[in-house]
Amino acid sequence: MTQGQIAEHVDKIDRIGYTILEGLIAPDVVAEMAAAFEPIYQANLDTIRNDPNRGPMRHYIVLPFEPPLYQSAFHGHPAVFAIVRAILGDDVYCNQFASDTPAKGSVHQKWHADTAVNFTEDGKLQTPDLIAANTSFVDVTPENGPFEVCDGSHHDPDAIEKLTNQELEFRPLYLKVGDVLVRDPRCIHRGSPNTTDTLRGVAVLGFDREGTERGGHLVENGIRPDFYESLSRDEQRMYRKVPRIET
Ligand SMILES: O=C(O)CCC(=O)C(=O)O
Ligand SMILES: [Fe+2]
Repeated sequence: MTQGQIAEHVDKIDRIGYTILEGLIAPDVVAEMAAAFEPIYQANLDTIRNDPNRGPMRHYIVLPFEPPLYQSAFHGHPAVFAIVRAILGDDVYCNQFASDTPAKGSVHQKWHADTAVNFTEDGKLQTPDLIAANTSFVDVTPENGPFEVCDGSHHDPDAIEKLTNQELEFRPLYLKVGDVLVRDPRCIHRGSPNTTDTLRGVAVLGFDREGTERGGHLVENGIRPDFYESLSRDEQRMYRKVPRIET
């Protein structure tokens, strides 16, 4: 990707709240991740049915920084790194690797931002401290629970109220396998119902600005030291805060 294209994506995230990098990852790589995700989802099934953490039959599961779920084609993609570095600074680091999965029985979430949305005294949105990158394990369709988002809504302090009152337009995002959605989690969005029998899992990476520790996420993940050492220098820098664990 050229510097100009990176700048366009950065500008879209600022203005609209997100951008989609189409066909960034080879489908066979995504298929490997999706296959590895399946048993993790199944292992959580009792909890998902009885005590789901994102609404009915919708669950957020932390994932291991370990192949086949860790794939350099996603986790180390130079375009994703370039975009998050342009927004969050050169010493940005990954603070989260997880999945969002609506299944049959899921419903519309309330309109929300994933973090606080703060404005400066003159009413401007503060610079972001967190950017998320998602890649979907399956093609997203109108039926399987597309992520719904309102363009530019992170700049509007009343967007949630307006969306709730149906005074603002929004759109579903139909990610294809291989696409990567890079978004400012303050842009107002919601999960929608998956009415099919197939899971709509997405892998999520969270990137944090250095020095804005909110803590939390990474304590549940870990990375084996020998696997960490096998990564490129660039990936090692991005994943430097992931706790080293022996498995
Ligand atoms: O599942 C989705 O598509 C979105 C979920 C979401 O926005 C959330 O749980 O915060
Ligand atoms: Fe959300």
